[in-house]
Amino acid sequence: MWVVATAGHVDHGKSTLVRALTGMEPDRWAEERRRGMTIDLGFAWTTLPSGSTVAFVDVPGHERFVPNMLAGVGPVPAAMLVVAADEGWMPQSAEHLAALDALDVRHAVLVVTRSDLADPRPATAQALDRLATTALGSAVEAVAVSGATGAGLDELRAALDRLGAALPPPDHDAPVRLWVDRSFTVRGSGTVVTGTLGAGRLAAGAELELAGSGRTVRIRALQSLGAPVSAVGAVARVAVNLRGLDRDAVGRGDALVTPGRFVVTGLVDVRVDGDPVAELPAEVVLHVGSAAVPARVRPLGTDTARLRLARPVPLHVGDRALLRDPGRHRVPGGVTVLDVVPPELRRRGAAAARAAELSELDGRPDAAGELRRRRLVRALELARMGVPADGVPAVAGDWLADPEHWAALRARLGSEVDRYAVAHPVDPDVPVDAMRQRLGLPDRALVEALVAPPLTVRDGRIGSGRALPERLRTAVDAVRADLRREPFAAPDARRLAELGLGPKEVGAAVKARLLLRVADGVVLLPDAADAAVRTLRALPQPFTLSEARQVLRTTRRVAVPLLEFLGRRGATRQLADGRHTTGP
Ligand SMILES: Nc1nc2c(ncn2[C@@H]2O[C@H](COP(=O)(O)OP(=O)(O)OP(=O)(O)O)[C@@H](O)[C@H]2O)c(=O)[nH]1
Ligand SMILES: [Mg+2]
Repeated sequence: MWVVATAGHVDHGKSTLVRALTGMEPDRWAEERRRGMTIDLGFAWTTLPSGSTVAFVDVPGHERFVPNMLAGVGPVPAAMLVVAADEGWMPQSAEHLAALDALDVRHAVLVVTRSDLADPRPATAQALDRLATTALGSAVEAVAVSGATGAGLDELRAALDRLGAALPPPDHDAPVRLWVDRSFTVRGSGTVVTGTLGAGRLAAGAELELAGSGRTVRIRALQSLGAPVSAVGAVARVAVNLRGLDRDAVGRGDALVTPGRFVVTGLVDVRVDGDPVAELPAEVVLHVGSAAVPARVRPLGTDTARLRLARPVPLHVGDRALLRDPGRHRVPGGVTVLDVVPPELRRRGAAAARAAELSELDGRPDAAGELRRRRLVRALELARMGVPADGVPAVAGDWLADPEHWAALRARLGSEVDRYAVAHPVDPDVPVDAMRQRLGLPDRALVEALVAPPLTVRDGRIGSGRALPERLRTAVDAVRADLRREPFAAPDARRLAELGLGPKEVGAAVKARLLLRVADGVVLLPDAADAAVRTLRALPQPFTLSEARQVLRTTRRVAVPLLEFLGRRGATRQLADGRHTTGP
């Protein structure tokens, strides 16, 4: 299936054509039929000669109903532009064409109808001239028809078939953004919304998010073209029966989206085609999808601006939308969304810098560029912006980093570790979280990923991998020299104090594996335990504390905790009579 929207001046015969092609009535309201005028969107469908199904979104031509027209064409990438042979090009022919152009619609057929009332050739030539100046270009097919006599309808069906065949294939894997064009209640079923599904898939039972509300809703049932279906892929007209949503909680302009796949934002930076942004009114209406959202314009460059929206909408980088000046009935320009998570502009000169940055952007998703600008961002967050980061390797978890920024961070980490070590000579290892704060990073995992040899992470701290500070090292070396001469003559409190080694300093030396702590205030060389066991094994077994003390040439102050230490390790064992053994 594919979907085409009508466009054209009031009374030029759009609805008559849709009726003639489909046999269905697009004017749904009694008032429309009474006034002979379309007011709101109409929906109809038919099968073309090729066998493909085309659904029409029939729009009103009257200038008062342009917002309804925009809600209809917003989500639809193909148009059937209708011009009456007897009236030719008229104001809403132009306004509708400007809207299609602003939305970058590139697929259309021109239908010059009411050709039973006048020669269609002048109107055709005139319309093709106007079309050639837009995104539609000069390759648009033109067909002359009469809705009254049926002349030319077969040619129109064939032209529609060609139009449908030329449309880009839908992306079924894309996230869903279903712009609601109608919502109503069905007795016994609850709330139903309809829309044009442009990409992705819908299935009964699936969850969607009502954008901007934070609410998740489940699809109770689905219909397409009036028939129930269990699943439907784009492109399609769909009616979605929703569980857990009141009728008045959803309406035209709302969007149902795949959860977590769109940024829902009230602040966007855009490029504006057409009028220079300086000439835009301060207050405009942004039309995107089926939504019409009042927006305040802040010009940034000559053709770029920041829009502050009256309510948040789900957007991706590259989305097309249009601005309308409701007071003047004009479409001043189409916009391309450049940034859906723009930086705040607080500092002096920030706006000018931003304008320069925006001048480089074109709305094409560019993961490397986003990384350069954002420096650090989650892959998921980029995907929400509509910027797939396929192939960009993560630095930690799903964090992506600009390579230059990452290298700079790594260098800063190195110097911060050094600085910390100087400030904390006794305990030079930096807690990871302290480093996270110093570097202003949002996640510990990033800090850990930045650590590279000779730095190490252990027990939540980053080790410098460097020796102890000079002064401390000298003092510890003196203790080690003493111990090499008398391995079990642990330095006493006086000796340690004389060397300036308090409990913290001793702790640092123990941590650096320069000393072994046997008990509080008792330190030996790291290999002292093994050496003691070797010596004690040579004694007749079992042996007394006093015998051990003598063979190790030490005092009770050391021998008692050393034997306890060896006992805890299972290297020696104390017998019931108080003696010790190294044996079993
Ligand atoms: N003679 C003749 N009359 C036509 C033809 N097409 C439409 N009409 C008449 O023109 C009038 C308007 O037709 P609609 O189809 O309602 O026009 P529309 O473009 O849908 O109008 P809006 O939806 O209000 O913009 C009706 O009275 C139709 O009967 C045609 O090909 N020939
Ligand atoms: Mg109509």
